[in-house]
Amino acid sequence: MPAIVIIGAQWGDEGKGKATDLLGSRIDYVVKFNGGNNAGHTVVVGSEKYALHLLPSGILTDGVTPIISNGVVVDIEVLFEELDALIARGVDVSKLLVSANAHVITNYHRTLDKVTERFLGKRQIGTTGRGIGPAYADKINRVGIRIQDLFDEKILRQKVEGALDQKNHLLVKVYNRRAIEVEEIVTELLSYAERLRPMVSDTGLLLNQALDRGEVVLFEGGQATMLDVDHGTYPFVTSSSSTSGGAATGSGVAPNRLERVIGIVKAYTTRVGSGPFPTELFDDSGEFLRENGFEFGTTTGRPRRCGWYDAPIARYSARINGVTDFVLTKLDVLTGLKTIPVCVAYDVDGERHDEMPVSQSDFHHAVPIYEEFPGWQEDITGARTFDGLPKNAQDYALAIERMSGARISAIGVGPGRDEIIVRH
Ligand code: 2SA
Ligand code: GDP
Ligand code: MG
Repeated sequence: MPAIVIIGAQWGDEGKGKATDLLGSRIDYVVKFNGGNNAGHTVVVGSEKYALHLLPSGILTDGVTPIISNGVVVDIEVLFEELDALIARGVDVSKLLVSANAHVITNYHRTLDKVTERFLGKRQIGTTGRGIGPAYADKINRVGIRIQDLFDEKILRQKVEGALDQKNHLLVKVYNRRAIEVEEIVTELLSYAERLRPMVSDTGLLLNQALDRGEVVLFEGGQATMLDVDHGTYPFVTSSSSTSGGAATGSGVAPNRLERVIGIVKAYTTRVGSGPFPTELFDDSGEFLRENGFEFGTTTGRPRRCGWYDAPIARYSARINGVTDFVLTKLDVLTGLKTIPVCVAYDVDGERHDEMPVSQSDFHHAVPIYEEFPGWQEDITGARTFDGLPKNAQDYALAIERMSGARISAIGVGPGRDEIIVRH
């Protein structure tokens, strides 16, 4: 099983870090292929809790080579801060490699992210404010700065000049902000070059060579399917390809080398930021999920919107990503509920939709059609086999499996590294 992709099957925060961790001891490389420091993975190792944003969570596993590949946008200041924080806690970070083709997030991207959101007012996306969208916009617009540009001062200056040309006009004339000086940016970026240089490599070549040798490469998706710029709830999405296809374009490893796609689904649904969310709860049940599941953003601390499990979304994810198996997380959070509703289809203006409606407007006013399942009261955090779960918890998991389009190969029953049931 040499190349494995892990992706979020909902709107993020499904517990992808934990799934990576589960596979840890068999993995040689962990690759972050999309997004930047908008991500937030919380990994609990023993009594230690680590919150990672830009770094792949595989950095916590001994023997693994963590890679930031070409599809990522890198805020270098944040990269160094995160590395320093891990070094201070005794984590070996010396193996990290960064693609020469990854793009750089600069001060002007962060500024533009924030002012644009403010400007949008009620129509705002609810971004993390980390400069992700503007950095990807520059990449697509062919005025981005790449990691490799930091090692050629003349080229770097030309590129920063090109990037700032229109932006300064926008900042000054539209947003009433001060212009950003070319030299300010060039000096900052050059100051990172020396420390960065030993980490920079042709990561696409390296990963393909590793696969040729039969080594195991894990691609760790940031954000999730419903936040994908093509397949998510556009425009309420992030600006990268967070589905399994993104692992290929974002790393230089061809699609036919990706053999297993693990979709991570939470036993209920959460979303951060704006956008449609049919099963969202505004009552005590939503509060129950937020409190019990500790649903607050890892990056921004924002309370996450919470709702019931949505089977059409899981099926959509299975299809878009080619999910070979699901890892179901946070089943323990549902403990104590009398009944658990699951969305099995949508009602859109009186018409039943078993699959995601094609039009975004329809999805905005899709009303969930629920099937109710009996809950369980027993603490399940100690269960390590499927048979060790209460009958109602087993039935809930099996019903979800039936509706979601791929088998559930593992079930999370608590935040700890070992709080998981692996099914064979
Ligand atoms: P951006 O900043 O441009 O990527 O924001 C665009 C949308 O993508 C959503 N988004 C996320 N949703 C869930 N989790 C994310 N990571 C953090 C976490 C979020 C946090 O793990 O908790 O701490 O707030 C993440 N990153 C981006 C975002 O909410 C926008 O809807
Ligand atoms: P990611 O963005 O998908 O990596 O997920 P986050 O780390 O943002 O959010 C998932 C949270 O759920 C983390 O705090 C995990 O420690 C926690 N978690 C993961 N699996 C489980 C589980 O099975 N049960 C419980 N209670 N918490 C879990
Ligand atoms: Mg997260």
